[in-house]
Amino acid sequence: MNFTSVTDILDVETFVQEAIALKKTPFAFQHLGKNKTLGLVFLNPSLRTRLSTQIAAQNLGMNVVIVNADKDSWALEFQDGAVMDGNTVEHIRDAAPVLGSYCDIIGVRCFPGLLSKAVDDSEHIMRQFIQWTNKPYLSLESATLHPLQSLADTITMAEHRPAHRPRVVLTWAPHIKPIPHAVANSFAEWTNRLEVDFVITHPEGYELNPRFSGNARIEYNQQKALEGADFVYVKNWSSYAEYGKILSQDTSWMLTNKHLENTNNARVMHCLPVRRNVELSDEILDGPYSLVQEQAKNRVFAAQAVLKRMLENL
Ligand code: SN0
Repeated sequence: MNFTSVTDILDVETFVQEAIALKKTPFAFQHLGKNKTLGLVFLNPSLRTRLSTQIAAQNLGMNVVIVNADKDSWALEFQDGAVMDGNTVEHIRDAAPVLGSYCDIIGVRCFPGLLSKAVDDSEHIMRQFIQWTNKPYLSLESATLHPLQSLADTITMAEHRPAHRPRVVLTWAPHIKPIPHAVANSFAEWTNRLEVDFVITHPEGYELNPRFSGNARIEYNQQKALEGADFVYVKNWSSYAEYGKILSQDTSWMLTNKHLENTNNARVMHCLPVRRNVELSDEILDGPYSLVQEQAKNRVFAAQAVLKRMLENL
């Protein structure tokens, strides 16, 4: 079993309940991971994903080995037929089978280059790891999706679900640099599976790949989108149409308490790391409506639910 998208989980609702149950008995399945090794490869930085996945694996009795490629390991080459007379030292075709021979499950973080839509949409790094390790693959955020984050977000919303059908709003926020679409795409893909009203709001030109935003309602007026919201998910992403470009730095899109006035006492979410007072104001992050620390905590149980299922399918 690979875990790269919500499409790898057929029973989202029961899976979320399973993750919530793991919170009460985190050490109940240590036999599953005994003598199994998880290899984590980071091509990009990570705080929560790295630690929560490692802790989840340890809770399940697994061993964990971690490689920070290009830092404490060799710089990897992903191009077929490359003449390797430059900065890359080892081809994925040589390195990945080694990882596969050492590990039972391989997790990889590989951000998009944000230079070529075709290259990033092809997920060529993820695909090569899957192909050349020949082991079950756990996405630690790929070029287009971040499913462990979205599972944690889904768990967090389930824990705070109001009695009525919730209104969930994903709002774009400003940022100083071009940022991947993965968190927003993935949140949309998972939220589209839930029994909720789902609205995405962003300036024109920031439409996500419709493959992930699906039938979500797009509303270009942020204030209108936020009316009656129960959950507001704040995230920056770069343009998909004008691939990887920054089209707006309109500071009025930064979420402040003022933006929440016409919501239904909305709880505010962000995957972290957050640029304070650029994406989200201090008053929200430090106030009573923020769920960001609960989301971060739930990363452990999201990873644990996924690893448990992968171990059961080994
Ligand atoms: C990544 C992203 O995909 O949005 C990872 C989120 C889990 N975030 C960033 O790259 C933020 C970088 C910055 O400089 O703020």
